Amino acid sequence: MHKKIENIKNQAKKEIEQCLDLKSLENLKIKYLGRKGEVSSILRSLTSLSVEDKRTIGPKAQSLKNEIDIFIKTKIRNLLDKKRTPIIDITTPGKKIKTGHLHPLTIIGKEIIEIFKNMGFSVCDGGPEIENEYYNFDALNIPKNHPAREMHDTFWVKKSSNPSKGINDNLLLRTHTSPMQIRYMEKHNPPFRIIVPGRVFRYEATDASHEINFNHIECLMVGEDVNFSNFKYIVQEFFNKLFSIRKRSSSKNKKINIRYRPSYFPFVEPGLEIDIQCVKCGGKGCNICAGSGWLEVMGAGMVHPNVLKAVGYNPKKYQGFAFGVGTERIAMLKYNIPDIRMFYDGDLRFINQF
Ligand code: FA5
Repeated sequence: MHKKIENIKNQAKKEIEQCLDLKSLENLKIKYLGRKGEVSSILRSLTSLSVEDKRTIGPKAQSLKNEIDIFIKTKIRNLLDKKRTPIIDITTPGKKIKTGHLHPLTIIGKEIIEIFKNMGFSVCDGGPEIENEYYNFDALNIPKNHPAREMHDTFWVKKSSNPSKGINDNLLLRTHTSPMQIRYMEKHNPPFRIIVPGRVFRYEATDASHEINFNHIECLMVGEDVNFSNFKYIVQEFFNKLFSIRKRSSSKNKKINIRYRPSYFPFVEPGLEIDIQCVKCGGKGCNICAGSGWLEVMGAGMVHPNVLKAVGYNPKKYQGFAFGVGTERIAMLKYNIPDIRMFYDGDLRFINQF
């Protein structure tokens, strides 16, 4: 009988532990502790035992009943705990969701596009960043060995060592977005007015106002009666509008002073460069304008007749203006950013301010 009690206890313990739900646990309770269950039948059989045996086996049988009862109650608690859903305190303040935001160059790029769209310009997207020599130089009236090529510190793409394999054109990372003037004019007829935003590259030493990878926005307007006054008006209007968008601007509604300087670009005649009076120091000289009071922001001019001829336009009939503006430089002026390299550092302390 001792052995039998021990076996029932081990068997019950094992089955209860393996039990996965309340329903099967209830069945086990009936199996062991029910009126016709195994423990009850042992208790009943005590009556037929001798007094001596009753004294030793009786307490064991009773404690078997108690132990199985405890196993079952403990298991019920475990099963209920697993089912219980965690308590949610709806008064706890929520976690702040971190949202992404636009990079300052994206913000200013969008603003520039909006301004030009409102003045009737179409936005011409893309153009290859890996360009060939023809579009970057030749078609822009910059022949081989022309000194103007020196002004463009060019990243050339290495030629394949095996001429039968790979690309063997003279490829380069475009040094400006002006090649898009040619690509556009080859496929479209005047009159038109477009802007082309794009990334450009120059192999030059970096400093507070020079990067090797930066952005240009090219502007081209061609028609029968497009003249220099139109150009002056568009440029002045563009800067006035851009710097009067108050959001995050350090310039607020200050008047923007522009300076035109004669310059030379072989694809325009006359050519000029445009500086903006430093909006931070008001022309006194500071870190942004390198003490000069002015920052050069764009090259421009009237499209050279040779360029018009190269794309099949009649230069006696059509004329136009073009300019290329450095996006980073105007963002520096607008947001009071002392060093162009900050745009590309990926420093969140800087980027999170926008
Ligand atoms: C040009 O690249 C001409 N394609 C612009 C042009 C277009 C002239 C159409 C005539 C007609 P430039 O090299 O000056 O010009 O560059 C234009 C502007 O890009 C500069 O005024 C300046 O704002 C910016 N820029 C030039 N080099 C850098 C540089 N390394 N880092 C950042 N911005 C630069």
